[in-house]
Amino acid sequence: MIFFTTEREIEMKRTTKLRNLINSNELEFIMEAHNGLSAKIVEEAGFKGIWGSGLSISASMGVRDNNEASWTQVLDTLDFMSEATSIPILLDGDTGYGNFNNARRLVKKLESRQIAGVCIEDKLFPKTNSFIGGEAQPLADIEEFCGKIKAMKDSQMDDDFVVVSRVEAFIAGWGLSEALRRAEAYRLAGTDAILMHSKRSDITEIEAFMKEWGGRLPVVLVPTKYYTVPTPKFKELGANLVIWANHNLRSAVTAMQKTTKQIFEEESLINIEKQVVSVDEVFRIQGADELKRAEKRYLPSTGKNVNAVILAASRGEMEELTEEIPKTLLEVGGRPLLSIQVDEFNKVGIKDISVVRGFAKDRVASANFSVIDNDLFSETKELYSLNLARDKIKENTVISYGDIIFKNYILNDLLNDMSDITVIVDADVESITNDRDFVSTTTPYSKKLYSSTVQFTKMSGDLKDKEIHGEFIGLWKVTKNGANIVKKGLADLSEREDFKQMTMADLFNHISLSHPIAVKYIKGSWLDIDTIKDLQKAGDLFDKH
Ligand code: SPV
Ligand code: MG
Repeated sequence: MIFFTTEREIEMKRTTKLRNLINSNELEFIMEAHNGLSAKIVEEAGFKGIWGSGLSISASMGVRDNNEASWTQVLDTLDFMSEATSIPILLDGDTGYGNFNNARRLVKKLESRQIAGVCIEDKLFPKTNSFIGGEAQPLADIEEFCGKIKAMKDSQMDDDFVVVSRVEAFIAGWGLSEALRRAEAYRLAGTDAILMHSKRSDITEIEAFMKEWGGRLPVVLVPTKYYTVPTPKFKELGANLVIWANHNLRSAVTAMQKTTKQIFEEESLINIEKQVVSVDEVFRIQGADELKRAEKRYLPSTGKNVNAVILAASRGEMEELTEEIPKTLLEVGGRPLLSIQVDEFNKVGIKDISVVRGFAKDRVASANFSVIDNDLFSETKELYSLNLARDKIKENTVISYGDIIFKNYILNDLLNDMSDITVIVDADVESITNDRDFVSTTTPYSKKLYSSTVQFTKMSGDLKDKEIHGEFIGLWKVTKNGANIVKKGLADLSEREDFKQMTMADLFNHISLSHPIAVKYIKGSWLDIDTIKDLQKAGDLFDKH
């Protein structure tokens, strides 16, 4: 189902569709709805139009059909109905909620909500439902009502907006000649169709009118009380449109009364489940699928389907500072690097975090991440640690070194990149801190490349100056496809004798032989911690977070 205009096909206006319905050579049908849900149900069933019934809308609000719901409350309901559907809605506008002035303002408000037409009845505000003491109900003065019709027709912006005039002469007991007199006056006033109402259980009044009327304007019928009359009869009489006026509301009442009574009596749902629709069906009608698709398109790939692997097994060589704790637990601004990083991940919705620990592993534990042990930490490098975590490399996995801190936007940029494998490279060559993670790419950094991607060619500590386009910051990401490529790369390299001494550079260089790796350039806003000086700088960076 289609819900929003952005997704809607360019198609015929709803006003035009309603106009075509009332002018159709076939007998057409519209069905009552009283809220967004019932409106969708009407459209799904195949109806070409919706009757916005005053009785049903007021009843669904728990009030009487006596204009107890204000007209703006009715408009609010119509808003939902209109948004939920693409077929035309003909509003039961009662008397127009006042005089000509109220009625013409109503037209403007309806048009702005894409309501295709309105039916007004020749009674006095506040009206009473036609089936309650009809004879006692005063009718509007004909001239006054004609003025109202004219004001409405004059104020519509869209030529196809439909004004139906409802004649209550039979309801009020005035008989055929009054019905005809009124219908003709309303025709001359410019109405688009006549709704001739009757509360008789037979069709005699309608039949008499139709014979005299002779098709001067389209006629709309509401066979609520003469429901036993076979439908072909309406066509035979020359009617154009039939309104099934309140049957969604009434069937809902039947269902709700039955279910509620049964749950009350049985204090259990065991017999209920099979007689009501599933919640999945409710989600379907609400269009839950469309939201899922839109989320894929418009939300960053943060949250549920992203996980992180932090490589934090090494001790680091910072003398007494890392005598008892690994580098990842050094504190910046009073907090260990590892918790700062975990927090950054949490902030963008990444909750599934695995930490590969090694040195002083018992100190590296928290309810906020799971752990993987690299007990050979003292004789292995980061690729060995990563290989231990290979089962955690899945769909959208961020991989980071445990001794770095970075500003949050870097992570956001990385998450929004959909390349199979994306590595973050600091293009600020002057301030390179690490001597083995130099990166060469197909395109050196220029301002316009900030935060866009280029292609990785090589990572090494031995690049010539002019080949160095930046430094890998120790943060990268794979998609599902990238995860498979990385796992294959790890499998290849783990066959080699020197695997224990291999670094991330070995992995990237190996992968890039057969598959492109995207490089996302940044400038600064991150640090890795190799010296005490780095720790102080990190304090500054972190303060400015
Ligand atoms: C309505 O549906 O509110 C109508 C039609 O006005 S009837 O109730 O049949 O008068
Ligand atoms: Mg009504």
